Amino acid sequence: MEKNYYQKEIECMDIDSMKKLQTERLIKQVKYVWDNVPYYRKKMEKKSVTPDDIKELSDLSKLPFLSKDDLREAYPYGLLARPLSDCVRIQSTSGTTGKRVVAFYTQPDIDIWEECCARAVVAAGGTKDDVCQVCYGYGLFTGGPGLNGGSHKVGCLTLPMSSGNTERQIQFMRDLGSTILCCTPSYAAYIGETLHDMGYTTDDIKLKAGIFGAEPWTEQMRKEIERLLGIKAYDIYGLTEISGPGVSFECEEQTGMHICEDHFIPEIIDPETGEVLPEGEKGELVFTSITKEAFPLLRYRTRDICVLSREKCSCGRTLIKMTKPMGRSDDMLIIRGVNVFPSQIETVLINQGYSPNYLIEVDRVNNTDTLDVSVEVDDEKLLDDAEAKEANAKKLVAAMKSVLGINPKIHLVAPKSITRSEGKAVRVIDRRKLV
Ligand code: DLL
Repeated sequence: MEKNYYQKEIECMDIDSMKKLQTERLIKQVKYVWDNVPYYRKKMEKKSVTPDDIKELSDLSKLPFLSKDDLREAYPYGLLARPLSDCVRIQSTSGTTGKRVVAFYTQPDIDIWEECCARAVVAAGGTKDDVCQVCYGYGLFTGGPGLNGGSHKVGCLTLPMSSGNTERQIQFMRDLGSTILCCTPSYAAYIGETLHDMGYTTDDIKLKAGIFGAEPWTEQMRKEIERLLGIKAYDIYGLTEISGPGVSFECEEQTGMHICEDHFIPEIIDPETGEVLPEGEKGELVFTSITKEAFPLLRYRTRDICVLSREKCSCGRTLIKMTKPMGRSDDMLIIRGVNVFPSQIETVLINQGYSPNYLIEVDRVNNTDTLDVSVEVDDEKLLDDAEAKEANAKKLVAAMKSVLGINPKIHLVAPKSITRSEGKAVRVIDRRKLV
């Protein structure tokens, strides 16, 4: 049977031609960034590198890294390579308030991003005859807009549902005969459970595939979602800084995600030393965007740990594959799809007058992430006054919600009741078995 690709000439390009294309684009992009992004130019000058030093792919390692800290320092416009009048869209990472990571797009940037998402939709079996229900969040988060754009490009009938109101999601899914579902894997599992709780079975829906990402999920979870919804579940990866979903996507083989390497050159580095590791070794994923106009990040450290592989794929695509992220090289947690740093929780506690003796516990119950924060009170007497205790906990939940974007469960506990550590303090216990 003839296989379907969205951009076969790129997705199945022979490796030498791909490397040639990447080299040409890289050389051009480094010059473009040097000319248009003084922040990065300074970094290059500090390392005594100029665009003339970049002649082949291996020269990439001469360039300085960018990290989330650079993005915060340069917030909001410091890494912008185009005048704002050329930009048509802003998206932002989930979770953090204050200095969020803000990414800018020109229209060609949006077109490329949507093409990458279209590749993902087609790789999951999507055609113009499909009905694609997008239940990622819409708004600043890239999930909804990205998959929406990809689905449009393929010509699917697109349902821009956003997340939430699960019974209505199921009603639409049934009434309109949705065949592809796009959302976080935890929401997919929740939709599946709700479907069965409502008394339906997989015979009552027409879904055939799902495109799930934005958070870590396991092979067991894949099997569970596939069973609950009667579908094939495909992984999709991406990050706002590099464009959004569609940086890489799974094909029918379901053995890792093909990276759109005509737009994003991946490297794996040792997170401690920054040294580039050979293909097949596990380390931190770094991306260089070689076609972005507005927000062209070079050597951006994703903090995601994974392995790259060029092993031949039965789908015919030659794009290099990455494994599912196996963890992070920083302490960022992804809770219900929202990026959360323990330091944000600590800041809220201290701003609200609590001691820095706290414990963050994350778990996954019925496929939904839970976040519990225990914090010691200064005065034990507060714990005897149920009303005051509840009022304090409520105030803390509201403060957390406004900073993190999600509601934790707060436990006010007695002074000195949280186990002290003799070495590094253990402030986070993540019981979700995600790898
Ligand atoms: O999560 C973009 C996205 C939307 C991807 C929808 C896939 C589907 P951010 O909010 O910037 O962007 O978060 C990016 O999420 O560095 C990873 O740590 C994590 N992540 C994204 N996809 C996956 C995945 C979107 N498939 C951060 N598996 C990334 C595991 C993922 N982690």
